[in-house]
Amino acid sequence: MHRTSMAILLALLTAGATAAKPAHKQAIANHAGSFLPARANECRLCHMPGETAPKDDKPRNAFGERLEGLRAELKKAGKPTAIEGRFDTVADEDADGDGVSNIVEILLGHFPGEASDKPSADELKTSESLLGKYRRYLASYAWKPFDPIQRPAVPKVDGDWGKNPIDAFIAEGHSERELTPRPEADKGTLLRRVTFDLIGLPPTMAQVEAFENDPSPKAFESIVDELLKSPRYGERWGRHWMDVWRYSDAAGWSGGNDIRDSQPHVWRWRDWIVESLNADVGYDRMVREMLAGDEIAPADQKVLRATGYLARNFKSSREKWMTDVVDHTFLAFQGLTIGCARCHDHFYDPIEQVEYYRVRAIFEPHKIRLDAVPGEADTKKDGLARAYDADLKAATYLYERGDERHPVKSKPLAPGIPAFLKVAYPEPKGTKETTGRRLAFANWLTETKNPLTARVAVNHIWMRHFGQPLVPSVFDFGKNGRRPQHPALVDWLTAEFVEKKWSMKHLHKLIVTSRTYRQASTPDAKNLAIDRDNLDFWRMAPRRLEAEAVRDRLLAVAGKLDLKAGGPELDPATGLTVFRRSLYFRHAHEKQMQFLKLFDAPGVTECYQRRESIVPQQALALANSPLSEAMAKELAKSISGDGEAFVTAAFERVLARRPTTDERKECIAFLGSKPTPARRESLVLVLFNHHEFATVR
Ligand SMILES: [Ca+2]
Repeated sequence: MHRTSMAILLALLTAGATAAKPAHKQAIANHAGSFLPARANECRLCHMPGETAPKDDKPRNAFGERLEGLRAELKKAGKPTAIEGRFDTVADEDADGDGVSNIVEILLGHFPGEASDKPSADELKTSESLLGKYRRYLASYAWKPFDPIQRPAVPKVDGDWGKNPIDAFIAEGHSERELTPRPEADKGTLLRRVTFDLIGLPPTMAQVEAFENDPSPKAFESIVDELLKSPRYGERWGRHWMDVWRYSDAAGWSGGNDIRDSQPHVWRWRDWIVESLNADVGYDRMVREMLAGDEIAPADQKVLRATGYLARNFKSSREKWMTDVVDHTFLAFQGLTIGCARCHDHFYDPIEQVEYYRVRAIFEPHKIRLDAVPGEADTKKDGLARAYDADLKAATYLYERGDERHPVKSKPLAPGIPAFLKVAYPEPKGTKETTGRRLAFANWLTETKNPLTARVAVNHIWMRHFGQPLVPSVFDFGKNGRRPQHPALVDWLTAEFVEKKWSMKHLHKLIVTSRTYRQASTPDAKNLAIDRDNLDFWRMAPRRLEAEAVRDRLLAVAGKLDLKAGGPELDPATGLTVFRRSLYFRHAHEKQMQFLKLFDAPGVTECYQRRESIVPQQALALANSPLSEAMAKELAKSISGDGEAFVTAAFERVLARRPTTDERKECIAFLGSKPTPARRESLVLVLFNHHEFATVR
């Protein structure tokens, strides 16, 4: 590399490190939301144009100088100096003296510190209405995820669209943005939707018909109640939470050596998740048992199973293990990315490096062990993977630049949590066996004043009902995350959730009985033009079924699904011949079922939000895999009759609906007058590949 290009590269790299005030840029972007045009969201908003390496935040333009001057004044007066407040204070001033106010220039995508860059007369015509909308936006419900939850009032809306408070919040958005909600989905669609949603399996045609013929206004509600009572509910939602809590079976298990990413027999934690959900154990209690089950009930193996959450993080490197515990506990339960504070103070959120290590001190004493279970003394054959405090005196030190070779040994750190989270870490109550640190932390997390725990949980639940979250960044509610479109709805649901003892079933029912949830998924050109991404939930978004639900559906429609619940994880190699629900198969690094991987099964290391892909191999799997072929054979064999009778029955079994006239005609023609078994199987295979088979509408 030439010396000059080297110098340029160095200059660029240093520029990135010192010039950027990413925190300010991000704060302004969050504050002004979608009103801040991309062109104005630049360093040039406050700095001179063309500067690649401003030092000490200089040189500033007139607008930047004004903001900086105000900061100094406020600081002297002992008043808050946050950038958002200063931005608002100078909004109506005219820093560059070009006759247009700062805020109008910004909203129109111009630079308020450069007199030469001024909105045109045409642009200025729109300024009044734009400014009005911006002011209304500023006055609207503020998203303050770090403040304790206050239940907002339910908006009063005209008309009778809403069935419950969720709808009132959503209807308000519709009327503000002139969106027309879609009508209610037809009964068959609605029943298929809610059944997959709550238990991960299809309804039968008989259930669809019973619902279609039930005129009672309470019919839907009773179906929801039945579904929530089904033991299949815990399996369906258990798998969802296994994504967030990073369930993994042990990988590298070879005769007891080389274990990573988990522990043997960790399936007992999976069973605990399923059973707790079915019993509607409060989310708060589940969190406490996962983090500190051994401190809550040291002799109760049923509770100890929950600490599989911690056992799951095990790695032969203690450092990597501790890092995973700290980072992912905050991602999962607080929606905060504190990992970067391991090496330096957090760029966006006010988390100091030392605070990261105080969090680590909460977990420092713990280790994982295998306990014998009744009836089996050999823990290699069976056992209970659990957490316990192994070293009550284990010390935690800050690592310089995150480097474990450089601990600051002169200052052992006490456990604690970042100060900006406001609620104080309670004094741990230790015993002879435990430090009580994890229980104190779990109590802190589930303290009703903790602003984040319940908000994050509600967001995860909503996302899995609608296919999109309310807060777009599910694991980052911090400054670098994205603001929700409906902050008041998030807070209302959160307040409701906590008040109803963190009951997830209560929340599910509230959501699925709302009018918002019951809308058709059909598109609408006018709505699409206003809100392409459906941020205002003017329809139900159609979605691909998750991997586990696709496989389970295949087995269910063929009448082969084995509903035995729980027990040790199954060998993924038997996924084509053992017909248990998909969540019971080994889920570990390099040991996942191929069929599930094709449909975007969750990653083992982390999966807070699944991503849908559409690849040709999925169609091939449904058309050619031995599983599809075997199920098609079973299903075709079990239907009697030829021609029309066969076609109708095949549609009803596979898709839980009747064929349309055209579909019926074409399929009868395909079968021929004397259909061979091979023809019948082919028709069923075609239906497995119908887009509705892998889609919920
Ligand atoms: Ca100006």
